[in-house]
Amino acid sequence: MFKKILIANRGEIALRVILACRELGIRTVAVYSEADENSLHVRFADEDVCIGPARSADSYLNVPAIISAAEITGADAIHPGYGFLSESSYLAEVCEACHIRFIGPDPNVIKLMGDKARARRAMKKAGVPLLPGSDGPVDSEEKALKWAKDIGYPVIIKAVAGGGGRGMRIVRSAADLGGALRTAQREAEAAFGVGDVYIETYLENPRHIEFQVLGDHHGNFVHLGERECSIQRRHQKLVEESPSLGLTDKVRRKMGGIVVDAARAVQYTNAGTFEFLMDQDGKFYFMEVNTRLQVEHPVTEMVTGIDIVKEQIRIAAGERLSFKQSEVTFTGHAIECRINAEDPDTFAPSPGVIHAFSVPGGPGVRVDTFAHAECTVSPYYDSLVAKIITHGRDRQEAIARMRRTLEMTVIEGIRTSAPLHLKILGDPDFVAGRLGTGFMDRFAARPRPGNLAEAV
Ligand code: MV4
Repeated sequence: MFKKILIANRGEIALRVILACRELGIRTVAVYSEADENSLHVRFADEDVCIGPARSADSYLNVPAIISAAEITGADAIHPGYGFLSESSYLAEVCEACHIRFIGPDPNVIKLMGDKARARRAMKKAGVPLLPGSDGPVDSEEKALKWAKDIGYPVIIKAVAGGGGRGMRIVRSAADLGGALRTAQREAEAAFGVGDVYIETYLENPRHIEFQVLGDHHGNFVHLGERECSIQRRHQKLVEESPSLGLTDKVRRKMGGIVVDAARAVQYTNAGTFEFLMDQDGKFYFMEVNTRLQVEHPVTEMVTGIDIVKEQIRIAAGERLSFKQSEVTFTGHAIECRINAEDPDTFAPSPGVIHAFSVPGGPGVRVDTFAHAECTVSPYYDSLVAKIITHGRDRQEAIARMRRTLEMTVIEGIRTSAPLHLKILGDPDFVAGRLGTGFMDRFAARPRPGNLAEAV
């Protein structure tokens, strides 16, 4: 087992990794930017190293600075968390070259999944259902028109280097295809430095369902069930839950079998998430694989009782998975609400100093946060302040626990999305489980009345 792990991240997820390391008796090294000197992840790590100025590009994305910090402190492994360098095959490669273990999949697997067109081909070969679409990048209007005619409108153009919704274009008729293709290519080039795009059938208001997978270095694979992630705004998830009301036990077993076979086919190791779209008929289609720990991993931990971060560390250290698929059980229902520092009406960021912070616990409540009274929510990083996760014997109990937790949450000094979450939890479609990626369209941002000039 590792003796010391460097955590190449900040905020709640850096703390989350520290918790796992403490339980495993592993020493921790925090890295931090000049903006994060007084953060809890720095206070609770055994050692800490400043890696640069506030701007992410100069600190949390600075591979030489992070590798130097690992070498200076003698860390055996790096946990990248989510975001930042978590899906960087480059960091994984540099780690390998420096004999530091990267806690994640092999660099080649990260690269494969990072190219959405290649990932699609690999999944097709492994027997995973896909939406009809191009078998690789589409580089001309002529080819795009041919594919679209073949698969039928509407179609969606996606960046091969994309993910998370950037560089996507929905096209409803041949007349719009050429313009959309060029725009998507230009956006993809600007955002990712790679302009390649592919094309597939567009589904209206599907569910977004993802499966959690673990694979060790001895050929063992398990899935930990699914998360329902349909409640999103501008491709940021707001509420996640497990299980999804969209799956029967039979479909869950079928999809679970498919993702485990697919993980084996690409020699996937460590934790991964297989994302799917599900249409109104319950048919499901592969979308992409995320090769990192995800923000919403706690809902899976709550229903399975498995500590995904500890499993990641054990797997990276070469240990075998300590349980078989038949030993994975799903108990009750879990929901996560992401509390962001943002205006609940306009969704504008609301960084600043939190003067009061209190979230009640009680049965079935978990809070993952870096926040405390008098802490700062920096404008430099993403606006996630806290994740509240509730668990209950059934969905109703999980919802009731979330409602009473949100109602008794006190966060003063900044505005947060907590009121928006109460609206979502009270929505008849949410309560009935009628979810789709269009769910949040009815909660459109509106400027504050009488404050139009300021709201821009
Ligand atoms: C789609 C889709 C419909 N059909 N692909 C959004 C994020 C990126 N990973 C892919 N996304 C979508 N791909 C096809 N073929 C709809 C979306 C989508 C979406 C997906 C999940 C959650 C929220 C979403 C919001 C808008 C669009």
